[in-house]
Amino acid sequence: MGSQQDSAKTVLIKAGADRLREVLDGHRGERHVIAIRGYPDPDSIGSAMAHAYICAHFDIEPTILYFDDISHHENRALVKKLAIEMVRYGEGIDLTTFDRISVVDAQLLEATTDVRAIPIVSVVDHHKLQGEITAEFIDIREDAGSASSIYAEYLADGIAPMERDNPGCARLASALLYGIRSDTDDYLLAREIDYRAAAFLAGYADHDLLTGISMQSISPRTMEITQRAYASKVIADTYMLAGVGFVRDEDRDSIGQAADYLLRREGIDTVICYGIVNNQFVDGSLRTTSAVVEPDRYLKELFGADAHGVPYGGGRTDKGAFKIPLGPFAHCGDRDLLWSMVQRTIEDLFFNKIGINRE
Ligand SMILES: [Mn+2]
Repeated sequence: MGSQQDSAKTVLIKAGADRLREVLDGHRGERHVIAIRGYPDPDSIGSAMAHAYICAHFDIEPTILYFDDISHHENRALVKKLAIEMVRYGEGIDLTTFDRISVVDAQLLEATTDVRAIPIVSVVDHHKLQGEITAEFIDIREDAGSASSIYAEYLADGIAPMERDNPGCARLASALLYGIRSDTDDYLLAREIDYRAAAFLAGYADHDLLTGISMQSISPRTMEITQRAYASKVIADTYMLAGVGFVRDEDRDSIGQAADYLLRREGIDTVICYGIVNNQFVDGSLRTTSAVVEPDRYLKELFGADAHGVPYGGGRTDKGAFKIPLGPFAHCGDRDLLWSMVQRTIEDLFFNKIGINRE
């Protein structure tokens, strides 16, 4: 983490709109990056949009930055239909021209040094506390189903004006509603703050637009990847492990969708689905309905952390994800051998963890 002198080390959980107002007021005239960590999902996209909207009201020029391709085609539809302006990291963006960075729906930044060099102004998240964070404003609420709900609360508190029948506000409210719905599994996991947020946003959102985005069907690629997952499944007790082999970057979200689908199999309460994405990473998703499996702890125990102490995986109540770089092994000339090694290693770690001898 950066060690900027001018921002005090604070742990302000439930800091709220008043404090954010105060902090952003002190940064008028600046340019800020709003960082979406990992693969953009509806919650991080909605939160980033809200943060950008709030910035504009404090005379701060915002740029939403994301790092991994938007792979879920429903998410691509969201970005397109809501006309969200986002910049992908590495696409000619000069990060030295920015004064501050804000992190939404996450707490840690990507390991890239030019991103870590920018002082963090705010962190707004609903995942478990990941350790020490240095930022002027920190609002982490584990009792919120989505980060979008926290941003909706700031808006409801009047941090930036919302107007009915204003197309910009309608797009923002729609994005936040979509983020809440997506992260709470259609309100199944919603908490009080999520319902309050939804009630506030409903008055501004474009409901036809929301329906249009939700109607997106499952892509043929996702179906094919799900089929591969099912064919390779290994079942132990109530766990299912499914490797899908090599997956293109843009199809990464299919791994999570396959895991969602496989979790519906009778007798299974935890699914780990994984593949080699973009020939560079072992990338996977965990889904669980188990009362004992805590995805965040489970994945951290299973895969550990890198040399910087950043865990390879993490998650929340019912889902988690991991991403392990192959490093030089990515250049292995024998793809079948590489996949066998990955599959064998993950299966070994898994069987070792649940204490079952695979033979
Ligand atoms: Mn989220």
